[in-house]
Amino acid sequence: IKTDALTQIAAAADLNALNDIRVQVLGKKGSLTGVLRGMKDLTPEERPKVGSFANTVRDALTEAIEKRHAALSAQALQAKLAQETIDVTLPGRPVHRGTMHVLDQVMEDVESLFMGMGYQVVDGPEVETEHYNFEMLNVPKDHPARDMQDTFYITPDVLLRSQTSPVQARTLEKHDFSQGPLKMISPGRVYRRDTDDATHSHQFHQIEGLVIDKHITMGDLKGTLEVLARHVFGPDRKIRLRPSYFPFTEPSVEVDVSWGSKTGSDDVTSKDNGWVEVLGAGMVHPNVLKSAGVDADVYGGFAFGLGPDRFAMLKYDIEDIRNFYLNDQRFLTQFQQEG
Ligand code: FA5
Repeated sequence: IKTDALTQIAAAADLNALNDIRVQVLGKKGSLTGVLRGMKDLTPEERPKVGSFANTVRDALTEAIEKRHAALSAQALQAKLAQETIDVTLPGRPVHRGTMHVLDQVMEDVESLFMGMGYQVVDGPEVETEHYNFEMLNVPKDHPARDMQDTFYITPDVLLRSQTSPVQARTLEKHDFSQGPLKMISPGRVYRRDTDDATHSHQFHQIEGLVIDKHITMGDLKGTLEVLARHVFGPDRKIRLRPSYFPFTEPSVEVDVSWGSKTGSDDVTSKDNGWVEVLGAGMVHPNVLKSAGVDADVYGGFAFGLGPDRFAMLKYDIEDIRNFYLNDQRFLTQFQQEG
């Protein structure tokens, strides 16, 4: 039994085969177990001899099985490790990164410019009351200036804001001038019943700006707009200020920027004359200050409302505003940022 078993143990190819041999020899019905069981039939003289011999054989076989078990386990582990080796030099699978929307990029750029000049960033509601969207901005009911912005009404008093200017009125009302001047910008979505075309969308964006202090002049406004335009468009674009009209500013201006790919002719009557209007601005009307409870004899300042959609069009030479709202990946991924 011993020689046989030892040969088999040495030849066992894996842990399962080894276990089978163990069961065959040392198991309940195993051959050696059989010998030990048969001892009861032996004479009292034979019993101790056979017993002690059988025990030596059992110990020897148990030891041989343990050794073989250890060797086979080590072998199995090596095989598993070899199989599971990771090749760290293989190139990784590319991770598809999303792209920040080009409009958000333009708005963040403008925001960081103004924050650097000490402006606070203020948020306002998109569902607004006509009180803040119009009345507080010197546009009483039935004033013809309401027609300048074709508005989505929800009820006679509630609307989708047609401009970010109501945030001016809300902030003015709350500001405590004993704590210092007011310098704010307010970016966000606005809505108008405009017919969509290359430069108009029924939903677009504005960034409002407002500075109120003592002794603010039109020169401050012009300087600020110059800094803004140069920051966004670089030194090579042409910029022009045109006199304009807004009920909440007096005097008022509009700013045009020349297309990079076009000339920017001075023919304002031509529709495609190479200029795009990007913002409206002016010196805040005393009525707006008074409505908000600010002493218009002491305080004054300027306000502007710019269109980030138009900024982005001019900056990247995008000829149709509708591209921003189609969610076409081929368009959007062109504006992937570095890093
Ligand atoms: C206003 O909305 C004024 N609230 C701006 C203002 C603020 C003037 C503070 C004075 C003081 P206007 O309607 O011109 O003005 O719009 C301002 C800018 O929004 C435009 O110059 C343009 O860049 C953008 N804009 C207007 N309508 C659209 C539209 N339908 N689609 C895309 N951009 C538009």
